[in-house]
Amino acid sequence: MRTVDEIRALHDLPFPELLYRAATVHREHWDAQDIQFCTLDSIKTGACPEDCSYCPQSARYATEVKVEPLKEVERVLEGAKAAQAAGSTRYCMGAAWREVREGEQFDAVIDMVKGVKGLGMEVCVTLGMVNKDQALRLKDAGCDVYNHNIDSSREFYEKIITTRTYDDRLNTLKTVREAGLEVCSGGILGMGETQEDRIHFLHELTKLEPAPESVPINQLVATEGTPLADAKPLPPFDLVRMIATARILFPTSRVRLSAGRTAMTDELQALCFFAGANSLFTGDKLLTAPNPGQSHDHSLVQALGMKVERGAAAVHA
Ligand code: SAM
Ligand code: DTB
Ligand code: SF4
Repeated sequence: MRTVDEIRALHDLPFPELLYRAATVHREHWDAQDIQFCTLDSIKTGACPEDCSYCPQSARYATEVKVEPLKEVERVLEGAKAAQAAGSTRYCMGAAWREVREGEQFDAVIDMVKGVKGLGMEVCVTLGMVNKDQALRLKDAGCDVYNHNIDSSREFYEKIITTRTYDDRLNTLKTVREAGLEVCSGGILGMGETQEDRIHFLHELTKLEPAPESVPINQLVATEGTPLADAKPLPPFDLVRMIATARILFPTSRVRLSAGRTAMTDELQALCFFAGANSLFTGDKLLTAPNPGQSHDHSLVQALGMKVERGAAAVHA
């Protein structure tokens, strides 16, 4: 495992050297022309009891998000079929919950997992905190991946969320890992964190063993009504530096260029792909926030002479 100093040294390398190293590592483990398309589905939207300062779905902030109860299983499956037809290989279902509770709603989520798995897609869910039995039920139903972000450094986390702790987050990650689920964990940039917070955030991720199979890097979608509505936009090269450093630290993991792409130029996204990002969320919407849309993403991939990944195309060394 690398030390904080080693991670900082990588992150602060001269830009051409950092990109060269990241692109080299990328090619050693992946077909660098491939981009995985994933689709998000907000299966339960808004009215979340948590106070994550960045989130449009927290009940504590007056945002424009329309609260919606748990979706019907059939509607979710329709969404998954459409996503698959549009080239997505992974379907990620997200609920604005603090934690999973047993009962009809969780039973319905289990049916969603079974149904999406039955289509032959990779299944990911992000439902807040889960206990061991719940994680095992998800795994048994065919769920492949659990998304649960650590978001930032331990120190900065406490400034943006008060309703749960960093250790709660780490415990859930341990629980899902022990249940045999793959782990998807990353964070958000542009919330007012320092460079040092970003280095520590990456360091915390390297402490997870085994490493998360996916590392989503989100750029904050600053949303009216949330405490972070006026956050200063992230400098584009800061994003590329973080993607490149993540690629070097997690050679065999997916590095996903996640939220915030509507605020990025195509050139910036291309630079992120060169720096090692090899996955994105496609579709018009993330969970509640806007996203470039599948036709834009297909055109971008085509313009760059790249390919939308069709199955498990990784060439892990
Ligand atoms: N409620 C569950 C949880 O918090 O784990 C699952 C859904 S939650 C919306 C999933 C992740 O989306 C969060 O952990 C956060 O990293 C990311 N996210 C939420 N709002 C965001 C925003 N405005 N910009 C960027 N990323 C955001
Ligand atoms: C992740 O890291 N980013 C996705 C997914 N995991 C669940 C969610 C982004 C949410 C952006 C804000 C919204 O759409 O509400
Ligand atoms: Fe709720 Fe998740 Fe949003 Fe936090 S990030 S307010 S837990 S939906």
